[in-house]
Amino acid sequence: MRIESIKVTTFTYPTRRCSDSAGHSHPGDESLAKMAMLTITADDNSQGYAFVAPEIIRPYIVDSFFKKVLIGQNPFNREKIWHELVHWQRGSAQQLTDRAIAIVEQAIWDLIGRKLNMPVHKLLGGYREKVPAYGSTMCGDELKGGLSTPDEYGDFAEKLVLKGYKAIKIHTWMPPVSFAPSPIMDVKACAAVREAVGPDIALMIDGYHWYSRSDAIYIGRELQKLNFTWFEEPMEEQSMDSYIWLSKNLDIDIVGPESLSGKYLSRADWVKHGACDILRAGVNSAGGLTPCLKVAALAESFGMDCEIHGNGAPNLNVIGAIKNCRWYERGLLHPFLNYDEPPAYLNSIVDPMDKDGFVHLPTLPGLGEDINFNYIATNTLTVE
Ligand code: LLH
Ligand code: MG
Repeated sequence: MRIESIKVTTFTYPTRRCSDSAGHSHPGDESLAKMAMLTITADDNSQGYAFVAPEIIRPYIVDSFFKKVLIGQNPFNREKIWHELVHWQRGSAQQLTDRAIAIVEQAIWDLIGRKLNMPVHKLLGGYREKVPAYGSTMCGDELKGGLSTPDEYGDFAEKLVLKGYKAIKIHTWMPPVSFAPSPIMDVKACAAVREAVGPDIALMIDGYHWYSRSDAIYIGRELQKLNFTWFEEPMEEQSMDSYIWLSKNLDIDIVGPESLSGKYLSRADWVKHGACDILRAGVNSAGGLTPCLKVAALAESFGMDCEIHGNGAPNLNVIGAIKNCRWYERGLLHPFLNYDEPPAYLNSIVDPMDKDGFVHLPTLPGLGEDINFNYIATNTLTVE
């Protein structure tokens, strides 16, 4: 079996999400967004698919790296293909990103799963059929009735608990919000949420990612009083020493690194030096499902949990195959948006949640996305 072609289909779909100048998503007026579907086809006509913003897999990336490495290879040699792509990264002048490699890896896993008629999480190991979700809010905003005050966070958290969530993570205010960053407002939002949901709901915070050590330790001490479960990415993750210092000085679990590059290698340094209590990796940030699993295995070897970053089919499949992840990050959620409504290019969402707060692992072959190919065909802009 050999990979014969790689195709990128760019199409439009309506969305009510928009990004601010720092890249944080918020609710907005309905507009048309662009999405790219990567299709990898083998010589027996098996196919695998993965979705990403078109810029990540622009033609230069597909022609200079994906096609050179993949065409003619056996898709079942996925580990070899991954290492060859990673090898090309060094000379790519930082053009070939971990995220781009992750998309190729997703499409290959999807192809393998479809070919074998098995969900990918079963091929990866198969640890569970369902996972508790935490509701992960969008970053704070200045929209009245949205997430613009501590009380609005409290009101929204109450609604999430009514929907079945047993855990909630709040993303607080970040620039360009006019009053952000603000450690005092962050602590007020955390206090309002704890007050609203009571003592039995697990709570986490993921605030501004560039706080100083002084601000981070102030917030961390207040979170301890509020019995928060973890404190995520408060400082620049390039400074491992700041995280060693923070972990030593706080009792609350520090989770990270999320956005740091270096795949499992940089995360090994964090474990060795005690820079976090819970390790973190996501399929997109770690460079694919396989490196993400390596991070989870690294954490497991040291008796640590590894909380998987982000929602979506690839992350859910990883969680389905590992033991040391307590929750699935379901979101990002906002009072003005309906997370349960699938985007037009999918027939259904991959992660519906039951009334007890569990997301069930997908049962479709491959990564489990229920793709609306007709919608994509009628809304295609380009095929490359
Ligand atoms: O900064 C943001 O917009 C969010 O923090 C986002 O990156 C989110 O994916 C996250 O960190 N989740 O844990
Ligand atoms: Mg985060």
